[in-house]
Order: sequence, then C-alpha cells, then structure tokens
Amino acid sequence: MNDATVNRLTLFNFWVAFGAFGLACFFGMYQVLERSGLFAFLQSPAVYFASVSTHGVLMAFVLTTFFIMGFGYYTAAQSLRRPLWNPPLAWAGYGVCLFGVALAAVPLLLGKASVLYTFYPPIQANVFFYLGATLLVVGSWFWCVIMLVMFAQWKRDHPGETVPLPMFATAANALLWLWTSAGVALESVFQLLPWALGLTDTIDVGLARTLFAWTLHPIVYFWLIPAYIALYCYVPQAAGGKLFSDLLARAAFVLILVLGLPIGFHHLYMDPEQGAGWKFLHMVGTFAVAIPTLLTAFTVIASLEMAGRRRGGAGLFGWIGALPWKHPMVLAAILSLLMLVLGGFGGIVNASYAMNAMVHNTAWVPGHFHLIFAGTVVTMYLAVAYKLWPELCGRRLYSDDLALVQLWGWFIGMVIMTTPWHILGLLGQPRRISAVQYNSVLTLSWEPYELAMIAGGFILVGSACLFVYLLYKTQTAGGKVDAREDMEDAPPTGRRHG
Ligand code: HAS
Ligand code: CU
Repeated sequence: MNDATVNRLTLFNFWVAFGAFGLACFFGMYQVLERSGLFAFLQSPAVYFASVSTHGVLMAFVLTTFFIMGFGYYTAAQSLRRPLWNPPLAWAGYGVCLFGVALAAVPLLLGKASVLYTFYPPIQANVFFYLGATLLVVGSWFWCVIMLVMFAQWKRDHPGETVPLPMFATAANALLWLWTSAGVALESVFQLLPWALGLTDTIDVGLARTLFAWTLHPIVYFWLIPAYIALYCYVPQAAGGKLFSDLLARAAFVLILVLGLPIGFHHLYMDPEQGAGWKFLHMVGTFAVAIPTLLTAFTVIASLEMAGRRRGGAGLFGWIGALPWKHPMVLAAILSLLMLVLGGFGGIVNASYAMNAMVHNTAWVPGHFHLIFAGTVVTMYLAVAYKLWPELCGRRLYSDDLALVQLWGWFIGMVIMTTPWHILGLLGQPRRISAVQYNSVLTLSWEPYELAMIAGGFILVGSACLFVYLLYKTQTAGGKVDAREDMEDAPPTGRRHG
C-alpha cells in the first residue's frame, strides 16, 4: 500500500477530475435538450456555446489531466515500491493546474470564452481563458517530470531489471504528453495570447490549426493510455487469470508513443492550408496507429479468455459467460471493449481521406469521440476509481451492486446517445451548431434521433450522479478496512464475486 502522501495526492487529483466530470454531465444534459430544438424556452445560441465550451473543457482537459496525474502518482509509487519523488513539486503542479482551471472557468461561465474545447481562431476568447488553459498544461508538465525522474531513478537502482508494466506505460504517457502539448503551448504563447492581449491585430488561422492538430491527435492517446493500463494491469487479475503477454503490452505502448505523434493532419483533411501529399502521409500513419489498439484488444481478450476457461467456460464462446461479470473492473472492461468496436470503426471511417468528406463537421464526429472517449476510456477511469477508492480512503466500496448499475447505465446511455449521432451525421446534420430546427424537411427525419439522444443524455446524467454519490458515500460511510488486509488483489469490497 502507498504512503499517506501519495494517497492524498491521488485523492485530491481524483476529486477535481470527478467533480469536473459530474458537473460537465449537467452541461451535456442541457445541450441535448437545447440542441434538439424541441423546447423553445431553452433556445439560446449564446448559452449553448458557453455551455458546450465549458462541457468540453471540463471533460477533455480537466477530467483527463487530473485523473491522469492522480493515477500516475499512485501507479509510480505502487509499482516501483518507492516513495514519491519530490511531493512538494507534485503539489505545486497541482496548484498551478487548479489555478489555471479557476482562471479559465470565469470567462467560460460568463460566456466570454465560447470557443469550444478546440478554441480555433478566428473566434476569440477572453485572455484569461487562454492563460488558464496554458497554466493547466504547464502544471501537468510538473507531473511529467516527476514520472520520468522516478522511472530513471528506479532504472539506476535496478540495473538490468525490467521496469514494471504500469510504470513503463506511465512513463511513455509522460513522454507523449511533453511532446504533444508543445503544439498547443506554442499556439497559445506565440499566437493566441498576443492576439487576445491586443498586441497583434491578426492571426494566422492556418498555422494555429496546424499547431493545434499537433496536439489534437496524440492528446487522445494521452487520455487513452491510463485506460489501457487498467485493461492490461488490473483486468486479467480481476477476471481470475493473468496477462496473456507482457511483451505485446509493452509493444503496444511503444507503438502508440511513436506512431501517435505525426498524424494530426487527419483533423485537417478538409482544410486548405496543407498539401494533399502531407495529408495522405498522415492518413497512412493514422491507419498504422490503429495497430496498437488491435494488439490491445487481442491481448486483453486473450487474457479474458484464459480467465474464462480457467473458471470452467468451455466451447468457442462459453468462456465469455464464465467471466465474473459482477466484478466492476471486468464488467467495465467488457463494456469498454464493446464500445471500442463501433468507436474504432468510426475512427477508421474518419481517417479515410475520401470518406472524411462525408462525415467531417457532422454529428458523426461527436458520435465517434463520445463513444470512444466518454465510452471506452471514461468507463475504465470509473472502474479505476472503484478499485482505488477503498485503498485511498481505507474504506470499503459503499455498494458493489450500485457500481454495476452505474456502469451498465453509462454503457446503455452512451450507446443510446451516440448511435443516433452517427446516423444524424450520415443524414447531414452539422456538428458545432446550437439548434437543428432550421430546415423543416430535414428536421422531421432527424426528430426521432433527437429524442433518442435526449433519453441517452438523461441516463448518462443519472449514471454520473450515481458514480459521484458512490465515491462520496464510500469515503464518508463505507465500512472501515482492516489495516492488515491486503487490498492489492482483492475485489473492491474484499468479497469474492461472480
Ligand atoms: Fe478519433 C476525431 C480517427 C481513436 C477522440 N477523435 C476525433 C475527435 C476526438 C477523438 C475527441 O482520422 C474530435 C476532435 C474534434 O473535436 O475535432 N480516432 C481516429 C482513429 C482512431 C481514433 C483512426 N479518437 C480515438 C480515440 C479517441 C479519439 C482512442 C479518444 C480517446 N478521430 C479520427 C479522425 C478524426 C477523429 C480522422 C477527425 C474527424 C473529423 O473529420 O473531424 C483509432 O485509434 C481507432 C482504432 C480502433 C479500432 C477498433 C478495433 C476494435 C476493437 C474492439 C475489439 C472488441 C471486441 C469485443 C471484439 C480500429 C479493438 C469483445 C467483447 C467481449 C465480450 C470480450
Ligand atoms: Cu485524431
């Protein structure tokens, strides 16, 4: 078990992450209602864009960054079995990030930064928004440094030994993030800030979009790697088996790190500022980066199959039924992989240069990333929280059954919300618009999907509230854990499942 400093640091980071997550779900709820155009009294483009910008920033930047930092501190201390290097630096990074979020929150909530989470110029935000976002990135670099120093120290003290897998992947993520975030940092410091301060009159939009694309693709792998760490390092054990191949896992992380970087132009296929040859190269790279995800699916499913057969599952698919579906970590992994099927397929459609023209800037794209990020990735974040909370607070998970209900709710809600978005995208509904009621013929065919999207949104908000409630109750009212109990491999409540 980690020492109190690491536990506190992880918990503090997680509370910001999941607080932001809970809040952002309510903004999302408002957005599905407003966007459907079915409720006249809610109609307001100004409020909609303030809301969607806040929702995107909270989910894509606040939830992720704080979760990844907290999980990284935990993983480093636990897998390397050594105290955290330089806790004051970690707290300083936390403070800088938090200050950045507070600074950005004010203009966001006042509607002075309604530039969405991609903040593409020439739409301009208040200078404090750019400053806050930059500070969030700078604070996260403290985390990267701590992770890499701990990795190097361990290697120095253990010559010739292989670094534990969770730390291997965390260090890869720290490296990835340092490189990845440089693009948006350059955009912010040299373009957005001077422009928002009035020091420059114009801005090179093409350059800004290119710098943002440098960040925009690999950032999704920055979010994804912690989910993969859980899939490789927690799921096989939780299912009652072991990891099928440590080597394949490491290969996947290295491939993500190397291939994830130079492919951001797949967000710019329809932009005029880049040559077709460069776009084609990025397309090839994008197909290549699907390989580590295919490897991950293979290794994780093979691990699950071994576990299922060990539990008595027979035949071609009998092992699936034999898995402990009532273990939150295993259930989360299964649901997460299921969402990866369509989410990843959508990604391949996006990546195909010609087909991108069909779906670019339509509702298909938010369908893709809600399914793969809010679905696949966030589901694993939730499962990690269920696993770690008892250890961090010294209390048992408040209710295993409610955790299962919550995870199923998140899956069902996400499928009900994003399937219509994919269809609406193919029907031509644009993304980044506040209301869709501008063409009555089109709108009629869109309406059933709008209703489904609202139903999905409600289920998701309910599930998110249940999640935050469960964490809160675990911390305040969960049964105390005996200090001598070894929490490491035990299921969250210490009971055996399934
Ligand atoms: Fe993406 C746009 C291409 C993965 C997130 N993506 C976005 C945006 C976000 C995002 C946020 O090429 C919007 C940005 C914006 O606002 O403009 N994406 C891809 C590709 C992949 C991909 C090729 N994306 C992700 C991940 C994300 C994410 C991961 C977040 C975490 N994406 C694009 C493109 C665009 C884009 C274009 C620009 C679109 C546009 O025009 O604007 C790949 O990495 C996906 C590879 C995955 C697969 C899936 C394989 C299937 C598996 C499942 C196996 C499970 C089974 C079930 C069999 C090929 C692995 C087992 C069942 C049991 C019961 C055991
Ligand atoms: Cu991308």
